[in-house]
Amino acid sequence: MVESETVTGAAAVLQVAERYGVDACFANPGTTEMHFVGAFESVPKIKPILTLHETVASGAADGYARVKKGSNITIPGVTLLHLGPGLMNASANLHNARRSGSSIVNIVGDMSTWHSGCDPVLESNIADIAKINGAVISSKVPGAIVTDANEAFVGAIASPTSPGESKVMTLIVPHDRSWERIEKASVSDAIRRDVSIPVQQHEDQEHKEHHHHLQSPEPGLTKGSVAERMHAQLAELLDAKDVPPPFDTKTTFRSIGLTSQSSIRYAAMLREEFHLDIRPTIMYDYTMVWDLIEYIESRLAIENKNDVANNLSSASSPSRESNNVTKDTTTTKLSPGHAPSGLTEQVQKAINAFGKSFVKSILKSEPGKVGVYLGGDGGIRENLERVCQICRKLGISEDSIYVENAFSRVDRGGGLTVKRCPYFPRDAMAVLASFHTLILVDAKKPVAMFGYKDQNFSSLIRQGEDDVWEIEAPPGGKLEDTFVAIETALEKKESLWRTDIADAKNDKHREKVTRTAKETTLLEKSGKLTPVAMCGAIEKSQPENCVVVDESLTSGSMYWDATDAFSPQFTHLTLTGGAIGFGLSAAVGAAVADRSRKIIAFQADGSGLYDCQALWTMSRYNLNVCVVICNNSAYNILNIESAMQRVEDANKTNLSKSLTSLGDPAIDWVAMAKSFGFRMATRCDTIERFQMVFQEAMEKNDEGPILVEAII
Ligand SMILES: Cc1ncc(C[n+]2csc(CCOP(=O)(O)OP(=O)(O)O)c2C)c(N)n1
Ligand SMILES: [Mg+2]
Repeated sequence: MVESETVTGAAAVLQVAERYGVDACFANPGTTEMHFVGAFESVPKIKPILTLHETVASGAADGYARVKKGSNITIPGVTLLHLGPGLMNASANLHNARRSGSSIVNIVGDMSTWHSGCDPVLESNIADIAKINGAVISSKVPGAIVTDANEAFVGAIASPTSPGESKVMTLIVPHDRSWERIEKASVSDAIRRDVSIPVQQHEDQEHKEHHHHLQSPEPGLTKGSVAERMHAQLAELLDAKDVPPPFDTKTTFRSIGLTSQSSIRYAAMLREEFHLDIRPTIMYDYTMVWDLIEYIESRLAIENKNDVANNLSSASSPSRESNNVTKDTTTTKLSPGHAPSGLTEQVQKAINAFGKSFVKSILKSEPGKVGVYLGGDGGIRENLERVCQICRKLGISEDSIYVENAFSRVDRGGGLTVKRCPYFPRDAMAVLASFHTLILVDAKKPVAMFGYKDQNFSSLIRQGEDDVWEIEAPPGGKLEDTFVAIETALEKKESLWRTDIADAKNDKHREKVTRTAKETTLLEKSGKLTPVAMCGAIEKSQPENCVVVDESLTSGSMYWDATDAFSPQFTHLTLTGGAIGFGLSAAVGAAVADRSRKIIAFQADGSGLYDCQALWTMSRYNLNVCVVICNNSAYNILNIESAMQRVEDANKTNLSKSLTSLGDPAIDWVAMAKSFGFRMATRCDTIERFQMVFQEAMEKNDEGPILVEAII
């Protein structure tokens, strides 16, 4: 092969990422990723962003994915991590990303295929670590890197089959696969042919051509495709000449992978022929397949094929629970990643029927007794506006619409006013119990954050199955498809709309929200800085279209109320998985995702110390971030928890207090920021000074990050 006509496996992976719209990679590389480091030179559209700890990389990828996301756009956040230890360091923020439903692809290097297993010091079971937060693809077979990378991206952007399903994918690339030379022509051919569905988001002509291509799949088959390998291994293991191939000539190259119709058929075959309990919807998890192979191997070690067939459990595949749109469609479930246009007739019929019975039932409900609980993509402006419009027609006022307490993203202001579910379980339960009927929009059924000694409950809802409606993406479709079904049903019932009921309440609600916001802002004007005054000052000066990455914990508890419907539009992100140390990192990702937006990292001090290296990345890349550190020199929430739980002997002496106090020695955030390269970092301990400094920070845009340390 002539070298100039080839690229490395590493460069091929980045080229695939580029086709999915990715323009940044949050990286902390090592020896096994050096060919990726070199590959950035040949794929200049993807900017490598160095993070000084992997938790910053994964948190940044999460922030990036949340900001890039639109109601019809998904661009994954990408990390480049060094082996198992790098991935382990990234895991807490991958947990948050998983809980956020963010699309992430981790590229993790591994030992060369021929070197693995001989126990070099940095070797560990990377797949096991990755499995904690999502699915894994290990690209071990020569020549399969483009297929494997493509599968990783397809998995990350796939519509989930239920709210909260993980979209974190890990692509393990052994060292020798990263330097392997692959013909340029075959990489671009494969990319042109396969990376078509996900590019749905690029609304250009190019996209349309690809989309068309998607609907008229060409026969395609590539040596080394994962399904081919899987099929070969299974056929060998089962010694079954009659194992049907997992594809036919009509399947697209993409569908040869496990996120495909063929895998559904393949799974069905495994169920029927070998009585294995395999669900097609989870077949896209490669680790499942390897587990399956291992499982069969172990069975075959003691029994012959016939015994296996006779003895294995023939339990039918578990079906999805409850009263949701997929209730009647379990037999027609599509694989994740299926194109939006790919709704089958049966699924379309099912969501139309769902829309009709939903509208009929809610229009008959007692006014004021229907509540809405939003999660996932429900907070994206277009979706939220749609929900509010649907609710208005159904007679549900805005004061009955709640978002999860730990939400991934809510686009706020600009006329939108919804409520936030309280943090403490008892309060949340009281709010939700005030409704007879609950509508969950792209949200899991809410459960208590913890099970307390005197609060022996898990579920936060008391409504029975029949009183809970779940609005979510149908199998193979998008949330939007379900909205359309409801809207269509509503159009036919115009004479029954209850907009008057909603409007009367909405006006009152808006008045109240505005009053509360004003009161919060005006409560204290001068003197010692307090959390409430800080929240008010931030709301007052935050510019239109900013992103507030909110890990302010107890100090920012009034911030939600300080902002009202008439605040300029902004995007609000919070800690979704409870693993603190997300905010500064996510602010890096948010700033990289959209350099035109001002990012406000509203940050509690204790949490910020988990990922304070993010400050260096902000400086190095001159990111438009204003960091507000809420310095209360404590793990304040733990003091509150300790009091609430009436912990025996707490604070009797300094011994227990020493585990919640951060004051001794005091941490100097201004000095820390300066040491990380910040040119502007200021401490404030009065309201007047904070207002002035924050206002000035909001007016600066191209001068790099700014840190405001609020002593409260
Ligand atoms: C990864 C992780 N480690 C520990 C905790 C437990 N924890 C929850 S909140 C908290 C302290 C938060 O303190 P700070 O960020 O200063 O916020 P404050 O309570 O002062 O508002 C800790 C240690 C956690 N949630 N996640
Ligand atoms: Mg604190």
